Amino acid sequence: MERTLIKNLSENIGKAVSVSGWVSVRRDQGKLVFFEIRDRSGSVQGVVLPKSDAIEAAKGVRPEYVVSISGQVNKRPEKNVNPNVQNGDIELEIQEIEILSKAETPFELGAELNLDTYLDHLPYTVRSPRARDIFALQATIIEAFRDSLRKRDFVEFQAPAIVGGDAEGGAAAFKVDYYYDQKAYLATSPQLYKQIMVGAFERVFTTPKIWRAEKHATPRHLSELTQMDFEMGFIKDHFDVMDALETTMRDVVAVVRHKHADALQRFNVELPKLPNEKFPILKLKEAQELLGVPHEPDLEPEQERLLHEWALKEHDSDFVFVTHFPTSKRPFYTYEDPEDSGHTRYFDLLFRGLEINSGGQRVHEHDVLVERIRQKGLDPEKFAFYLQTFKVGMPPHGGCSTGLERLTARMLGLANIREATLFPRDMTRIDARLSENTEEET
Ligand code: AMO
Repeated sequence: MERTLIKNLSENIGKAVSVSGWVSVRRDQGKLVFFEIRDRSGSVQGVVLPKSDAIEAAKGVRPEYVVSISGQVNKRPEKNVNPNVQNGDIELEIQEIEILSKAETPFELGAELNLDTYLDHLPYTVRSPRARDIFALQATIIEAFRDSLRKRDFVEFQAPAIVGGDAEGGAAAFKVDYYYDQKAYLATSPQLYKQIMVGAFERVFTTPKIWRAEKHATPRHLSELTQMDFEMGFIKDHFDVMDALETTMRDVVAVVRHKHADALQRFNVELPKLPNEKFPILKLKEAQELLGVPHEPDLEPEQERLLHEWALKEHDSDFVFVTHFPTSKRPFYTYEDPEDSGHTRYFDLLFRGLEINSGGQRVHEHDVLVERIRQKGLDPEKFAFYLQTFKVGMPPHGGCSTGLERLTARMLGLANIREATLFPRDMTRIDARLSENTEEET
């Protein structure tokens, strides 16, 4: 018999069907055996009656067994209907069970675990309803990001993961042994390549894996992450990039609202608050004055959190832009604001009190760029490949990068970015733990 997907069972009441999937739960009640069975489309309750030929097989089945089941779809008696779950009004009366794979599970799926135990068992725990909610939402975010930019003529490209130097000239990179005893690095960003690609397509985007070797041990830093970058030519200034990013974020939120409202409810979080007018914008200096804190080159996590409170109260917004970071603290490619000397046309976008995106206008004049590289104590020769772009005609341009895991974590109110990361890499873990001593900063 052909397989029926669980989501389609309710169209088959009274009919014989075959269903394949995993057993989530087995529950014995008197002489009856109940199962919760799930496939990619959902879940359904099955029951094996004492007189069924399948009763002996049923008693040997355990959670996570992979089974093919034949049976009949029945309406549940009125008193057993559960309107709050998928297929709560039907039941599969099981006549035959074929075991495709046996399973032995370390604990109940969905059991409360500390994060390390959860991550130690990820091949199993990733099957939990909570993890599937998180990563289904993450898949939607990245898809919505792509769709939003494609609609506006951005062309997707694939950036390299192996680079000859540290792509940013700032962030710490992991070294790789390359041919002929050469050292290469894992890319810390697609930055230089997306700028090069503006020369070809004017508007580009990419969603690469990138690697950061900074020795961070916090709830918001990873060593391997997914960035969602775009870059666009013919901008007036950083505000054009901020507008493009705001449109993208609004599009992403709209798709999340449409597809995952139920998951947000399960996580007890609201949809991101979008102001009626534009996302609020503060210069770094203004933000610090507002908070009554000294003028430092960057914001502390606690200050970012307080800015969220301000944005919510004053603008009904979960998003707030902070602009004009000091030139000294930003990468060589950032454009200095001619009207605000010493400060860049560069921004961070904070979402619910966490920086989820950075970007801005870039230097597009060759000689200025060479000078900026020098000022940062870097060797322009090392950037010769990239610098070619600026010798062959580059428009004013800019772009930005969103951390996918940070955005996902904030969207679902997850306290630690690792829960929003499939297979997180950090100072203490590549799948398995590297060390037992894991002290977290905040
Ligand atoms: P930046 O270094 O600010 O900018 O990175 C952009 C975004 O990537 C995410 N991110 C991280 N997430 C988790 N762990 C990390 N270690 C980590 N590092 C970065 C954050 C951050 O906002 N090339 C520039 C962007 C540009 O100018 O277009 C860049 O990489 O969400």
